[in-house]
Amino acid sequence: MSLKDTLKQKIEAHRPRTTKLTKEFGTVVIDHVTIDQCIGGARDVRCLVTDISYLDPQEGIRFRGMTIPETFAALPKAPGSTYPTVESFWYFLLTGDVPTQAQVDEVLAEWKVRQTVPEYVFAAIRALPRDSHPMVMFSVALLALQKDSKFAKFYSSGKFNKGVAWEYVYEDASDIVARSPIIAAFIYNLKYRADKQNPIDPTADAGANFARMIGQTKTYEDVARMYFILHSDHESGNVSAHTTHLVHSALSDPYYAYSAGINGLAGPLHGLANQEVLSWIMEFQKKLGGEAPTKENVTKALWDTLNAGQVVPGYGHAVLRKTDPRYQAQRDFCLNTPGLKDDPLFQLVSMIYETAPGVLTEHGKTKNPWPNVDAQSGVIQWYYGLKEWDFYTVLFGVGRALGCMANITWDRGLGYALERPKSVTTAMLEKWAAEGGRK
Ligand code: CMX
Repeated sequence: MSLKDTLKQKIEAHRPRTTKLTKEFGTVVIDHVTIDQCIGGARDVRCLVTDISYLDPQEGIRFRGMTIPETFAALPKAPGSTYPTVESFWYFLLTGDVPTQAQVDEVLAEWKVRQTVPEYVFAAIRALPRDSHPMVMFSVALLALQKDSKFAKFYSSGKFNKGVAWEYVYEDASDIVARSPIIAAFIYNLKYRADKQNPIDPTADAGANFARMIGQTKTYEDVARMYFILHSDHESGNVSAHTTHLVHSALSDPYYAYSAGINGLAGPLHGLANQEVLSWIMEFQKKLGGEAPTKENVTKALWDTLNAGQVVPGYGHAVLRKTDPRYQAQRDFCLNTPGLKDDPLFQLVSMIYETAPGVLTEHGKTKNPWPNVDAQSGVIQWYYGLKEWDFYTVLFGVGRALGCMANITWDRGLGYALERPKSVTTAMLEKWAAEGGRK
């Protein structure tokens, strides 16, 4: 059975669960909201639903119930690799089933058809100043693609029907996940390889194809696979996933929705932190002026950053309260890769890992002094020759497309509502504060 047919069965089987919850248990209270949460970014308020991933503060992410090591172990691997293909992960994220090799091959063949990006998209990117941030180029490319949205066409066809609307989201979502690495490769080549563009490899999986399109070596193929999978999904409340979900809840099509999600990912407190980490490290190395990094000089650099009122990039998290397993997975990759393990930059990042949690704890502000995904990711890219760190968030965005697109496909499948929380005024908060709560 095709991925779409499997998904159809799953969505139809799931719908009665959602209907029963709203019809029979709609008034059951599952959370309350404090003034802190109202002013403080709705932290920890339970008001979003997704079955695609769940983030436990202590354990970290589970994709469809599986930890990162379990996910990597369970999925069919790319030929000659110990890493799964992005295509098999997409099948798994959408359906919750580990696909067979035949099912993966089917997705791969489907993506090959979807991967062709129209020339006008590349022309739109080219029309931008060459020193535009690559995230701007990525966002513009997604918006440029909107004119061919199958969901938007269906909506305006006069035949729009809520029951099957998800099928058109699935079509756009699949086009977006298949095309994102192609667009990313184009941007990379345009900006950093003097516009030397390599063609799509008609036989390669998404990770291998991306590596080849940007002129990388074979060893980078696993880096791309690992990177795209690790960055895919982090439940629904993070800025990029939440923005995509919010925008799509107005029935804006997946192109509008993911372009908006990408704009959120481009914030330094979110995805842009991976470029900030590298620039922080480079600045620090420059200050060292050839001196070896030690616990003492790393401690000083961390305090200099904190005393200047800045955040230490790559550390802290809104939900996590321990080392991010996505950090650990990348650290393990480094430790298991000869050469990378002894790379001076990796050594420095390891020294920061030894030092920063203690410094941040002493500083006493952050609720989580441990590293997140972004603290480790740039070092791997740098080692393989991707030294242009302003590109790193685009790589994050290629991965994040998988989670965001799987989520909005299910949003439509289950008919989730237009998102519209209620705001209040400061005077109302003051009144409820004086009265000890809203009566
Ligand atoms: N360095 C210094 N201060 C930090 C800090 C860090 N790494 N992390 C948090 N803090 C500070 C906050 O700025 C906040 O200070 P104020 O009270 O002055 O506003 C205080 O500690 C409490 O913050 P928190 O509740 O622990 O964290 P939040 O949920 O508000 O924010 C995050 C989470 C990730 C934005 C924050 O930890 C941060 O800014 N980290 C650095 C940037 C980063 O790595 N972002 C990437 C996150 C992963 C991703 O989305 O890609």
